[in-house]
Amino acid sequence: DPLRAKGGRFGALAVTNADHGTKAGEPFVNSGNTWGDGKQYLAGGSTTDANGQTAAVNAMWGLASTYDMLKNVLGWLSMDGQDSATYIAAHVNTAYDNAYYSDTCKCMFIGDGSTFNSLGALDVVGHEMGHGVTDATSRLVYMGESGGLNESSSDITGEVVEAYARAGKGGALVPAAGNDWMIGKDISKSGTPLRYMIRPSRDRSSPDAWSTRLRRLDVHYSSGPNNRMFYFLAQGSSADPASDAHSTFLTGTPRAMSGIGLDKAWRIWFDAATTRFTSSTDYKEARAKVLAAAEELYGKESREAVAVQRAYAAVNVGA
Ligand code: ASN
Ligand code: ZN
Repeated sequence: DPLRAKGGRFGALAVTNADHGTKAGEPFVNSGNTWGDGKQYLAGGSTTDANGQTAAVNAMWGLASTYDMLKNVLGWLSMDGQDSATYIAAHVNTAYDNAYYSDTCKCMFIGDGSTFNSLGALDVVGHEMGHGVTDATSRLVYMGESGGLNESSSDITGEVVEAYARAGKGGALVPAAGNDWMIGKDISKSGTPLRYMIRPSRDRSSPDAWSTRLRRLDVHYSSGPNNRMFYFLAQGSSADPASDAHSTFLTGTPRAMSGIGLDKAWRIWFDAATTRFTSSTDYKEARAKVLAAAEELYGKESREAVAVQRAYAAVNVGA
């Protein structure tokens, strides 16, 4: 099966056309030259969908950008690090407002959207591929605090891909070039994103800081504090109480912390999430393991390690 072959970038990546098939969860996969449920995109259009090929191109942009970022920044090949093939089936279902990763096919599905635009934005595809990385490594259980960390790891991946792809420099992570620290802004017809990493509570459901009630929340909300921690680690926090980047959980002075930049923050997070986390890691354990990763990469008492401690303290996760 060509889609199961290894072989780097376009050898490992494909987008198929589910053509509004509703057999969600089943692979829309080609075998040999016979396209089963998934149809090939042909010049001139193989689908009645007016925008059929645009969705496919957007999906491939996200797929290739995520693949390139993982390989060029981290030396990590595809989602599992083994360069295993994957694909996105586009045009799943009708007016379907979601995208998801399936650990059965180790592939992804995206809908055309209804209240959203077609779901193939960079951060959304990066998010779903992030689930593939988690599925191949820590396997964080998708409920409770570990589920929040699972979701957050995908959101973080989505933002890093956005920064990487928009930097246009083939390797540098330059947040100023365009990642917006919001998830799903570009698929939103209303302009309201799904999630806000700088101040998660702007969605009226996610908490900004850890508390004991976190474990009972939906994983797309309990991700909030870790998303915010990652923002603080990369970009720093503000001492201005009016700023979204201001945290009342910061203790001692200075009240504002400086970030270590997206590149280092991402290296630390990826190391911790893929080599140190287990399926049951919670916020407290995440703090210890992200700190251990920073200490190993940059040294004990390095400014990077200190920043990890401050960033977690700022979302109410202490030692
Ligand atoms: N888009 C969602 C996600 O990747 C789908 C879901 O909740 N299973 O988290
Ligand atoms: Zn997710």
